[in-house]
Amino acid sequence: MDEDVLYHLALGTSTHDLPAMFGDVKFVCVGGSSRRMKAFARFMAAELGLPDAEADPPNICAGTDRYAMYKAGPVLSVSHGIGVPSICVVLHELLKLLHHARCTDVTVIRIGTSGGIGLEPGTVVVTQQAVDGAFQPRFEQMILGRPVVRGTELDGGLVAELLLCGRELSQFETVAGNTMCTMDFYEGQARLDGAFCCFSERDKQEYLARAYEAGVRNIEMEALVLAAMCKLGGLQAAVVCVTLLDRLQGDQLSGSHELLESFQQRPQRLVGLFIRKRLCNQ
Ligand code: R2B
Ligand code: URA
Repeated sequence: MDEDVLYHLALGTSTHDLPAMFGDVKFVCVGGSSRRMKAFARFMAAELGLPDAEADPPNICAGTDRYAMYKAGPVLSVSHGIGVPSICVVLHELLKLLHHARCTDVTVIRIGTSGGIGLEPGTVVVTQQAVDGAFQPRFEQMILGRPVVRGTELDGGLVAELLLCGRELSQFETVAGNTMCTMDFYEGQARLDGAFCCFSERDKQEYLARAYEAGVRNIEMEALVLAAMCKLGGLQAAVVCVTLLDRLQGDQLSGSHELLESFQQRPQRLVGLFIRKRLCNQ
């Protein structure tokens, strides 16, 4: 293509000097909310001792309100919205952006929230395998009217490195486990409190028990496609999510705003240490 318009990022190859803007990027951190990703960029700027750490980081995608993007040195912090379609679109455009900017050796990490299974709320889960609602490590997408299945393996070495960071921080519980990615927050995650529900509490408990047996420790809505697309693109990727509640105990997120906010900083702190260590060892 003579020109590539990254429509949902409000960036493009003829309107922006992508190598100058992004050529030094080594870490792409993504998370659902734009506010959280702005806070992460500020946190990383302070962690890395960048000169403008106190300043409000500008939103690089200010030309659109679909996604928000901030940069702190070699760290790009980008929001992805909720669910597989939303993260899929931004990942396509982010991978193309990295290609146009001629970035090399980039690690992609999702820092997010999730529902835990049998874990104390606030526990951080580093994903070993991203699995679907039938506990399979596969991402299925309809392409040209046919189901296309892609693998969702993640890098075992990266999981070990991240677990080590959790241990080193020692501020909260960090565990490895499989992460179930669903297409819905309510019925898709065996919740009884949606607008509709076609199963009983007993059915729910049986399903979550089967998930636990299959190694699932948390449930969220993006891990499958992040794992599949990064694998296809040859990028190292990881998923680090805090659990906001124990799904064996309930469905509603009734913890106080302050508590849930403080939980959400945990993956940021863990990944912050990981990035600092990686940069020190370079
Ligand atoms: C975790 O939290 C969001 C739903 O509340 C979703 O984006 C996810 O994966
Ligand atoms: N995000 C999810 O997808 N599920 C939860 O239960 C909590 C956060």
